[in-house]
Amino acid sequence: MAEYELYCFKESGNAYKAAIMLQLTGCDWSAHWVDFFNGETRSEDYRQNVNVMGEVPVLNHGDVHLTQTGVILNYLAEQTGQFGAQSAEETREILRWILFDNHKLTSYVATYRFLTNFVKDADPAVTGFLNARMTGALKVLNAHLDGRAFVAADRATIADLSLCGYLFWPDEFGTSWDDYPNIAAWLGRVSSLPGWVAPYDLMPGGPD
Ligand SMILES: N[C@@H](CCC(=O)N[C@@H](CS)C(=O)NCC(=O)O)C(=O)O
Repeated sequence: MAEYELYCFKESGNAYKAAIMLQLTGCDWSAHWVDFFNGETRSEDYRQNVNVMGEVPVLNHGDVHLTQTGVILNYLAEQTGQFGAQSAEETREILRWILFDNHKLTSYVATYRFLTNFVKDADPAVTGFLNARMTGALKVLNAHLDGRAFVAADRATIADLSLCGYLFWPDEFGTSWDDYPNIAAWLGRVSSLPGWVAPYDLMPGGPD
């Protein structure tokens, strides 16, 4: 049995944040596939026995059961000694960008991608709003990366692994990185980290 178990599915950029951290740090981990598209996370069983929040990912490590990618990434940085902060200032900067990611970037990118790529008959007023919010957040990230190699320090940290969660699928949320050259260059640096694997190759999926 692997040391870490991650509840995930390959279409989940949130799960990818934890999976790529496990992968890049060389952890011994196994994936537990969640049938998200058939409503497993909304079942009473999942909410009572896996995650009261009804979400993926969930990380199990012995007696430790964690949800919320920010917490999972922070825990794995502590456990492995990799991709974490090296000063109090870096701790604050990493937290600042993980909060921005959860509130302003992933929240809109993931929901816009879900409605346009998987649901497809979504209300245009809703997708228009989400697209505008997503675009605003991408502009903020692109501006921040001007002259910077990574988001929160002079090396990759868990802030980068959080923010990149959905960004290797630009065609699935109608975006071209030609419009965001700093994001394009940064994603190139992230995907050059030793051991990097693309989301669809890292996590299991169900029937198409
Ligand atoms: N803030 C959460 C977001 C997790 C999340 O939204 N996961 C999606 C899958 S990518 C989910 O399980 N959604 C279920 C739902 O909203 O019903 C985190 O960082 O872990």
